[in-house]
Amino acid sequence: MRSVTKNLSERSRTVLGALCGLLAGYAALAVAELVSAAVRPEAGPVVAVGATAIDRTPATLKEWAIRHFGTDDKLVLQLGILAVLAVLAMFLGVLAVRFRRAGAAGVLVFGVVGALAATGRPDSRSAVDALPSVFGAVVAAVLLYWLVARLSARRPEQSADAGGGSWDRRGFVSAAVAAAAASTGAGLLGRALNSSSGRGAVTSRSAVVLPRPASPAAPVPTSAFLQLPGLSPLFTPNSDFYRVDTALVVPKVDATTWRLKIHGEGVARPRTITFDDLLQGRAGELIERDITLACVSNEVGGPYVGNARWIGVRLADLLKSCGVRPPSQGGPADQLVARSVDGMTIGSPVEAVLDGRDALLAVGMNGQPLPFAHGFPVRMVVPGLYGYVSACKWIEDIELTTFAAYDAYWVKRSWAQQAPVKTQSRIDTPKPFARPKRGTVMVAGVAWAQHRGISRVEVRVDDGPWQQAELAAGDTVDTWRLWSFAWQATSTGSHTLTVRATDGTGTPQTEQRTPTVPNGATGWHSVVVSVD
Ligand SMILES: Nc1nc2c(c(=O)[nH]1)N[C@H]1C(S)=C(S)[C@@H](COP(=O)(O)O)O[C@H]1N2
Ligand SMILES: [Mo]
Repeated sequence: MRSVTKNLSERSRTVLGALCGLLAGYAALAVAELVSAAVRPEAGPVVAVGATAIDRTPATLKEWAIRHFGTDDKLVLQLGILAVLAVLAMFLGVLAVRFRRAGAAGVLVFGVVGALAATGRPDSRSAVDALPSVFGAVVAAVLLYWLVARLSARRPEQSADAGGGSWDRRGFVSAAVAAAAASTGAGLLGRALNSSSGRGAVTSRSAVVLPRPASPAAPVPTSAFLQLPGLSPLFTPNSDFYRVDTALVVPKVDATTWRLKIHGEGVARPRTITFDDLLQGRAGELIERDITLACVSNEVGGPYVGNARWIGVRLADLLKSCGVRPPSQGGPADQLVARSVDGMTIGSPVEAVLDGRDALLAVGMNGQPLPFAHGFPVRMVVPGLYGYVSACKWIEDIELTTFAAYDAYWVKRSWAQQAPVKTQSRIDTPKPFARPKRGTVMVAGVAWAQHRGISRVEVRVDDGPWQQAELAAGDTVDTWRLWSFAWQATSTGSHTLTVRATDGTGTPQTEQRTPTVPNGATGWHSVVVSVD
């Protein structure tokens, strides 16, 4: 017996429409991934929209994201974008079931959004950055139109008798499976091509032999290396070093083709230098220095601070070779704006860079070429200034200008133009809510006030008197100092441990709590523990 007409119910059409939308969205991302391998990975729609979102996010929300998700903030952002895309794709699919053209046109609108995001980024150099989004959207629109058409197609043997017959379920399923398989293939191929696109950069990094610095770091007193369980080591290993930047895709720069341009106001002799110029000492003396880097977004007690041994060219030498003079000697520029390959801009005071401190263009970090995530091939490091006003990674341009004439990236987003590091101290051990045994409890941590040094650290138990902590020997005024305090914990129960430091000028760390925005958090770090 022949089956009766089996047309799709409203409900099934909606569900299948949503599925068509998801398949179209998946195809869009897969095709975009493949095309972005031919353009550049940063031009992919999710990365481009994510980067644009980062650029447009108000400082307070960004703070919140960094605080809650830490270095995972970028992953959370991209997952969020994917979730929103999935919902919108399902909506367009349901729409397409009713209005096929409108659904397909809606997909194209997303292509335009992705294309605008990709070409509107500061690191976008050409309109080809639009191609991943455009191709992805066109393929997805056609696919959605076609898949939805399958929903109203009749089984082949019934197509003759118009009006009757059941829908071509088998035809739809094969179309959907084919679309999913083709998308997966395109996406995987794109992934593979994208991950090999930085090969030149990887090769150039492996080939780097760090030169012997003309001016090596001063020997570190052995008593500076305090080792206690839970206490940060004096030097932070590269793999543990905090990372804060706006890059969703870590830039892979080939050192052999890298150039740094120095130009701008009062630059009598503009220069363009190569990586080899830096290594060979043709751009200034190679120095090796121990410098603690800190992020302005670090909360009191937070993790965004680390200490490394850097090798690089003394930036003052290079600037002087270009004829740059500090404002105090009549130079017209008071701001040095560093630009990176990913469009970041970071403005530092020219006076500080030229005042004799060890500001450098770093090529080495803890005996290695810079890791890609920390700025390979070259980054700036200026002791005493927060990273966002000094430590440009993947640097490619230095422009001399004025603070009056130009606001750098973070300054446009409500952070201060100038931001020297504030005196801070942190309890590394015991951890909050630890349950130490009664008796001697080792309290230990780090304290920093880059370029002023640390002269004293004190610890207080509950509301008791401030007691001197034992300071490990200092390395330099630009590095943090380790400290410890043997606490005689005699009474059980809850206790609050608080630390404060005094910098090299004798100024104590302020108790006043201020937020990270606009120029760095202040206040004392406390840890509550429960003695058993
Ligand atoms: N190109 C680029 N450089 C950058 C940033 C960035 O987002 N992009 N972030 C800055 C900030 S805010 C800090 S604190 C330091 C962090 O350096 P790290 O990631 O090597 O620790 O890099 C600085 N340099
Ligand atoms: Mo930062």
